[in-house]
Amino acid sequence: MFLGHRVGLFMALIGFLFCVLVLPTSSLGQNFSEIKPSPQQVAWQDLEIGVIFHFGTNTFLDREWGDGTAAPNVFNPSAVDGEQWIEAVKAAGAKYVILVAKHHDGFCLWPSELTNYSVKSSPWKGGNGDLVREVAEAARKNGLKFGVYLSPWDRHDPRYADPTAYDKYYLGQLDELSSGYGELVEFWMDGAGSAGHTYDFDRIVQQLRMWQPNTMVFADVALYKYADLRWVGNEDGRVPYESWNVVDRTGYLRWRPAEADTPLRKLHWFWHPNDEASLKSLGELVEDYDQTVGRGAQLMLGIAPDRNGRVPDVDVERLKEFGDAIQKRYSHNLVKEKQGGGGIAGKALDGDPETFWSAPAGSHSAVIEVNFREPVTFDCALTMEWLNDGQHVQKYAIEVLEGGGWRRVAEGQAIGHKKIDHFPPVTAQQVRLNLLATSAEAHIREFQLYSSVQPR
Ligand code: FUL
Repeated sequence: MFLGHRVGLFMALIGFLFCVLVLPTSSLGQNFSEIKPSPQQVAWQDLEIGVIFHFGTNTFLDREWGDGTAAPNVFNPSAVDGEQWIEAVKAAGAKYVILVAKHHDGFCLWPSELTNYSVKSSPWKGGNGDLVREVAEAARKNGLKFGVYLSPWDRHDPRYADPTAYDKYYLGQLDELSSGYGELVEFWMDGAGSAGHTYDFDRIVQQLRMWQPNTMVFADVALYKYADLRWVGNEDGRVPYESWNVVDRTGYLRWRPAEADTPLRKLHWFWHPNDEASLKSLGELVEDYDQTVGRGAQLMLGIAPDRNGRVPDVDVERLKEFGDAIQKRYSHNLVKEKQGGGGIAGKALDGDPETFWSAPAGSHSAVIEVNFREPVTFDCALTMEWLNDGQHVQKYAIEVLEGGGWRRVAEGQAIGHKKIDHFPPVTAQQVRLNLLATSAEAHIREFQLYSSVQPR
């Protein structure tokens, strides 16, 4: 009896130690709806569209991945115009820009103190130019946020062969970029080409955070551990649905919104001669938008200035067509224009994403009803969740009242930052967003309806 009691106590102790020491903390009660975004992630998700500029020695040599042997004097644009770049992408609706400050070829677009392989050894502006500064200033002047890409893989610098020496070099360059050019909205760390090389990424990210506590780190799969955002696994500008903000990061649930990068000229990040045919069509861009922003993710378009240092006219035109098309599509919110009265869900129906409606505390389903003054025809719904407290909607339907019953015209699972649903045109006076399953009470910023089929 006495022995049995001692064995029992011993087993209880072993069990306790197992729970505390062996079970990862993630399995001790972490669940999907408890994971919330940081304030920086929330702000970043509101930006929706960004661009990434690729420009460097590759532009002049018809290359995508420079091998690091290009002479600096090949970099000789005649008329670099940062303002023109920014105006072009602003017309597309971009709210932030990333400049590739150093691509895999190792050539730096700012006059780094740590290497001569940069703009300072090129004929551009007599070696006195600083493209990072020029683009950062043009972006901020036009109200866009700015960030940089600093390739870890460096095919030029001899220090790359020695991981310790190279870490020191990379950290020095990181210091220059993160302390010298104001706030960086995003920092791109690209895993391409780095297989087999060891970097001290813990230190790199710690140092970045010292200067830039608010920056969003983008990293692809290889460097996933360090990222605040996630790559979607392709460069097509398409995010598979369902797209959730919370993902399992090898045993730990984390808020990791998706950013889908895709070049405006299909498959080419840098400018190449006679490549106009690869420009995405307006239809393709709108489809990219629907399958990224329309699925709660960010769209990041790759823009390639040409050898003059300007975004080519055809690209400028396509960017504007795209921006105009999106603007036109979402300029007449029928809910705001034609509803009879806001009702209790008014803040979800007011056309203002700064306000939101909340379902009763603790609820797991809810309905938002729109009553139009007269029958209205529409074929598109745009819904936004307020995410500060987590992503809660797990199943929803959009329904219209027809002959005394509700007919479903669209349905889905995740809503997230933004969900766009297209369906065949329907005419109805009463419409509802039926939140069928929510992990905690739903918070809805907007429920909007649009028509592409009738004169307004
Ligand atoms: C990739 C790079 O290898 C491409 O050249 C490009 O910079 C793209 C945005 O990221 O991983």
